[in-house]
Amino acid sequence: MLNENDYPISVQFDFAAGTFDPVLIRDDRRLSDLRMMYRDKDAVKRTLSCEDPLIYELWYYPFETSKSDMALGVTRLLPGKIGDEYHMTKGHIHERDDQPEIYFCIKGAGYLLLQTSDGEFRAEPWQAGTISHIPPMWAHRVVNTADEMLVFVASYHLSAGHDYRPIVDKGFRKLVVERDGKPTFLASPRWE
Ligand code: PAN
Ligand code: ZN
Repeated sequence: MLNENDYPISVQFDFAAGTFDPVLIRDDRRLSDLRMMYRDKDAVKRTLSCEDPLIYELWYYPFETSKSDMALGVTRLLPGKIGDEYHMTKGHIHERDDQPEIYFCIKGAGYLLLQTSDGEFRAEPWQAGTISHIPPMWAHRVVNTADEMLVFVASYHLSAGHDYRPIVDKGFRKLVVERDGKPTFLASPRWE
């Protein structure tokens, strides 16, 4: 017997705008939400003393049925840097260790950083059209290294859970910074 949440739902994605409609939840992440993530604490302080810039928007549609659940998330990551470090998502690992995710880059360019709790690290180069599978047990973060907005679609089970603690505590092994106008990977001092 179907209940009212068990029927198909479609939303319409606008590729040029990087948005979809209808959207149920919208959330903003500002520098104050990510202050622990950036290496250059003086740059964070300096910026926050005059403004709290928007780093990314989350557009979100949870599909919850009586048997299971699945989320559609669109992340809109603005271009820019804090000090010399590019704008990025906070990054997290799924609480459930059997939960993967698909990311689909629609617009822009950058990197998907992936890391296990043992410190295995990968950086997947991203451009519009790249689709990445994030296996279970890999923390994930997206970095925008271009001068336009980076938009990606995510799909995952809502039951996966988001654990930000390992990233707040230690971050990723590599920082993505600008050197001579180009994205460059630096070993994070927090891993040495
Ligand atoms: C994504 C992320 C989204 C924002 O939907 O939650 O890109 O990144 P943070 O959660 O790291 O701030 C996802 O990976 N969900 O599982
Ligand atoms: Zn995730």
